Amino acid sequence: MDLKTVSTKMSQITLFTDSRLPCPQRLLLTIHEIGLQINDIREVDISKFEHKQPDILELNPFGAVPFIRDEAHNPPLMLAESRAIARYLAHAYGSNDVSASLLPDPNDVVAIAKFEEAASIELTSFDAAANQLVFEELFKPNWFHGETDAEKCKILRERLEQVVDLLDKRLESQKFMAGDKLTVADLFFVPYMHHLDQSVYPTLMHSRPHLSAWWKRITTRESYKSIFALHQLAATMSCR
Ligand SMILES: N[C@@H](CCC(=O)N[C@@H](CS)C(=O)NCC(=O)O)C(=O)O
Repeated sequence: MDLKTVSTKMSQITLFTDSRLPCPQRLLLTIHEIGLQINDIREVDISKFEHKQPDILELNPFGAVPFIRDEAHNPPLMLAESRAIARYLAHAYGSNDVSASLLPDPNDVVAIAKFEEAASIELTSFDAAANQLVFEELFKPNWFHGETDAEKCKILRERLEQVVDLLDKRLESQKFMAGDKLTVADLFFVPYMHHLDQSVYPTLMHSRPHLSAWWKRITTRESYKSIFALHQLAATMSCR
């Protein structure tokens, strides 16, 4: 079934999310950029361990958010992993127009290769450092009343600095992470970059002009403004 022709942007998707958290926010950005309508949004409160309740574990044995159920398929498609869901939504519901699509041109092998490279850098280099650093310095003390491991953070900061230097270099000759148009690969970076910029490491981008210019391009988009203005307070609040 070509879902794009069913109805412009309506969907039969149920989204399970805790919209205060980075992985769900990665997906919320994608949904906003596509302009996709999701009427059934179930908030799963991680701070109350709702994601470990049997009814949720039955739907997603990994016990994490986000995940979706798309009733457009028979049987319905159950899908976890924010990046996989973002790619799926962009494929299934995103624009057919290559310039507006959040995916690379399917007929351009170089564009596909650059996209895969950017997506891989995000997951294996950026997220590998940023995720742990933001957890240690933001979520662990504020949400879980844990103690930040200063030694671990020092190492993570050094690793992260190396990664952002490479990103800055990459963005010297292109506007976005995978080339000259926005793709989901850019959106993959956004939630953790947001927390680094807003609280954990506000100077990270200061001496990296190309990365800063990219970040300005991202943060002036309606998707960023709507998702992160809404959840600004949630990131720093204490949940339990
Ligand atoms: N790789 C997964 C990670 C999912 C994940 O860890 N989500 C977090 C919220 S950002 C969560 O549900 N944490 C609760 C837990 O793991 O207990 C994705 O990208 O969706």
